[in-house]
Amino acid sequence: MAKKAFITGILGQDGPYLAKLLLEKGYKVYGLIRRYSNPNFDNLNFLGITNQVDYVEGDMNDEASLYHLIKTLLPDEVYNLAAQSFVASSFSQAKLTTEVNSLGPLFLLNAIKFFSPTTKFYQASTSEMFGLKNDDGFQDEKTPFHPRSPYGVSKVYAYWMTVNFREAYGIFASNGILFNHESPIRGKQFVTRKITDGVAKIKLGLSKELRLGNLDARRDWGYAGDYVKAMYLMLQQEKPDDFVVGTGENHSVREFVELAFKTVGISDWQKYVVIDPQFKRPAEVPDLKARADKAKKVLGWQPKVKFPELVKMMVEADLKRYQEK
Ligand code: NAP
Ligand code: G4F
Repeated sequence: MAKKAFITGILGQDGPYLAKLLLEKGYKVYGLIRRYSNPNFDNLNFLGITNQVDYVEGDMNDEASLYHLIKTLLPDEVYNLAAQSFVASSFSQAKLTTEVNSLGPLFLLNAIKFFSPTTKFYQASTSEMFGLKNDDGFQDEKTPFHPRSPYGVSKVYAYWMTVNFREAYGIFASNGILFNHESPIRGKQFVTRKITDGVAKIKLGLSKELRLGNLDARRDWGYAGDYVKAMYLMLQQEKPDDFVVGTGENHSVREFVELAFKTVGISDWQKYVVIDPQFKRPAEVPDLKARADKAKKVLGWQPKVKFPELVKMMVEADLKRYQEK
């Protein structure tokens, strides 16, 4: 019998990469889709797996829909990737962010507890929870949290609820504390894809400028295709646990911009970049860098794609998209 995986956030960035990995491993994959007049399957199409996923309807804000799905699907593994995941929007939509990111996981955990207690649960936790905390320049599983946005705060709640259901009810529930990971199907509002999309348009003469906020922020950027393997590995362990996942190397937004322009042969990138205060945040996370030793040791996980390769992959994919249009 094929194992059953239920993925929330199937239309986002990570959902399709994880679904592809699980399909290759022989899983039957169910993907949660909320009610839309017109759902967008572009990311699943990009990976060529749209017709291989079974779609089920529900919403992270609708407790009963999640109860019903867990009760009827009885999945072996649940990967909770759904979220209002854009940090900047969480400042203006804090309540919505909390409902989806904090209460959504609680609903899923309750559903598992009541209807399918042997189901394993993965929670998409985030390096945003560390926020300002930066003791020796690295963050790992022991670093205290100091979230800097309603998004970060909402994810801290979900992190602890996951730990609590593990400790209180013996549920196999694990947190993946993932640092920023990107790909050609990253949402265009996130800085990496905004840059690679903007650079492609400038190169092809479709745009004249790229408007950005804080160029000094530093992130530990990896490739989403590598990171979903860590999610899968976490649920294959004997015991549930929490793991930091990142490359251990970080770069500034400025370095990302410079390299993206360089990829298309533009060296005087300053000519095109406009600093626009509307893209700065009320509170910033200045510097994130993972110490992922535990993931390496226990999961045997290693990132493959390095920073220059990631930037190149994203710029080339955006150039190709516009050239094909
Ligand atoms: P993403 O591209 O923003 O995808 C999030 C998905 O959540 C979307 O498919 C969205 O559905 C879905 N969603 C939002 N609200 C929902 C609701 N009320 N009901 C059902 N589905 C809902 O995010 P991602 O980059 O793939 O990240 C996956 C997860 O990892 C998120 O939880 C994120 O917070 C976390 N994370 C991401 C990173 C990263 O660097 N990418 C790092 C650490 C943690 P629609 O398509 O319908 O909008
Ligand atoms: O790409 P970002 O929006 O990602 P951010 O805020 O780091 O959050 C992402 O990674 C988290 C993991 O640490 C996830 F949990 C979260 O869901 C999301 O996937 O911004 C990165 C940096 C920030 O410091 C931001 O201030 O880039 C800076 N930035 C500068 N100009 C900009 C811009 N960010 C965006 N989105 N747009 C700009 O114009």
